[in-house]
Amino acid sequence: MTLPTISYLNEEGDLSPSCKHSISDEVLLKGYLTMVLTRTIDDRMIILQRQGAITFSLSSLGEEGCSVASAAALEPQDWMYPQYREVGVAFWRGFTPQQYIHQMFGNAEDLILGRQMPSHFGSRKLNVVTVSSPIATKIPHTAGCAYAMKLQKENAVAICYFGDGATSEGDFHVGLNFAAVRKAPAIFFCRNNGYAISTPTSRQFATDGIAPEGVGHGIKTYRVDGNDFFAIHEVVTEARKSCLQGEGPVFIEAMTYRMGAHSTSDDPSCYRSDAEVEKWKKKCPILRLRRYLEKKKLWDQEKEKKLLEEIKVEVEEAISVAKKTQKPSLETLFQDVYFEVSPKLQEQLEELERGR
Ligand SMILES: Cc1ncc(C[n+]2csc(CCOP(=O)(O)OP(=O)(O)O)c2C)c(N)n1
Repeated sequence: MTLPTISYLNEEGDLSPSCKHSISDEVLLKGYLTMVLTRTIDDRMIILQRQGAITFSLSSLGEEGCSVASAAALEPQDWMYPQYREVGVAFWRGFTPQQYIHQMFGNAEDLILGRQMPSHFGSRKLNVVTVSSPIATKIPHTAGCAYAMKLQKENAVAICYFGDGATSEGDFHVGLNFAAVRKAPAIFFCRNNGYAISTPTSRQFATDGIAPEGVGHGIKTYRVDGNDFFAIHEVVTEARKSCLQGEGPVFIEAMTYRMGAHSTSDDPSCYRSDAEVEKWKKKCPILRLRRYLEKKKLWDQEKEKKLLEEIKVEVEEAISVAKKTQKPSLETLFQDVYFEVSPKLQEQLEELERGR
């Protein structure tokens, strides 16, 4: 089985006449700003890690379109389950650079009080479920959340983001099958970015990409250009509508590329060529949308310069605040984790305090 890739925006920023979008200029500009913000912060976090100020960082370089364009097509009441390369969805919903940078430092202002690794953001207020490291575990959670909302007749969907590597986990099939059988309003958004750390997709599945696996589970499936703001926005809008009409879950395979290293602990030059990376540079989701906006006279060099300066000031200020913020107190380690702290954990906490 082969599935076509839906794509409208070419590398020069021209939109195919077959694209009948109704995205407002305001949303396109917010989408562009959010992608630039995401990329700038990601770049800065890598430098901070290299300087030893933070321990770790994951970037969504080249994949910003997947998170931001999909978030733009959803409503605030929809639940989001990001993997980790989707901080753009949180920024779209109003998560501030300061909140993210506090999380990267794991300090006392971090919403989760340093109880997670850096790049494991989340916000209860914004319906963005905190990232957790074990890959694919969020897929059954999303199916369950969506099914619960269906039972409660809520006007909302749940979206789960994950990479191609996550589809090699059992949880992927468990989650998709449960959602399909129960007709849960869940959107499964897979970023096929070519790699699971150093494992290329050619060593992960024998099908033509991952889309046939959605079809195999009896789920409405789309394959989309993951670096095309317009195409992603369209399929996610359609997916949401279909979910709320009771037609069951939707699976989306977004074709993209992980331009950066897997994380600050990885060196991709060991397993892929520069030529491969070069090829994808031209498909950059930010560049393509910027060219479109420039042709529409919605953007220009001067606005770009001003935007970059403003982001720089905000990010540097946020870093300096985060550096000065104290670490969370020891007691918070077990707070809010369990309803009751078990005697064993209590014992460990006392031992920690004695060693302070
Ligand atoms: C259950 C589990 N197995 C292995 C890992 C180690 N690990 C962390 S990220 C990753 C790759 C995930 O690849 P993919 O889902 O394609 O996402 P990408 O990083 O490419 O965005 C792996 C294997 C993990 N975190 N959890």
